[in-house]
Amino acid sequence: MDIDKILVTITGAGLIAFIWWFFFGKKEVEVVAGESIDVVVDGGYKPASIRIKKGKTTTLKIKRRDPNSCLEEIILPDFKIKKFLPLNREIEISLTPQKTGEYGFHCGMNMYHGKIIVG
Ligand SMILES: [Cu+2]
Repeated sequence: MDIDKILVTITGAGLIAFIWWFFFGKKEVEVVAGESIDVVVDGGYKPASIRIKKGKTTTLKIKRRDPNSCLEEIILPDFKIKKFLPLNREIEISLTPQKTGEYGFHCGMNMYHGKIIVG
């Protein structure tokens, strides 16, 4: 094998490793909520992964900072909740989950996503 082939092989392997890391290795920032948690809506949900406790009430304090009308509604289908989020005003959503699991939420058009992890 000459040096060119070795270099191409190494570059290829590096690229594959990078792509794998980019798509699968990315760690989601999961935030453990106490009795309440602040969620900022700005180009997505921050945090997008929220861990809450089963059988306890957790209040999500949601504030939309993003004027994009795409984000003006939040839907939590598993909890049958749909709320309008006025700009720069805090909206509270209280959840008392009785089952563990992962429950997704999203904007009105299902473009931005987040999840509630009950554990
Ligand atoms: Cu949307």
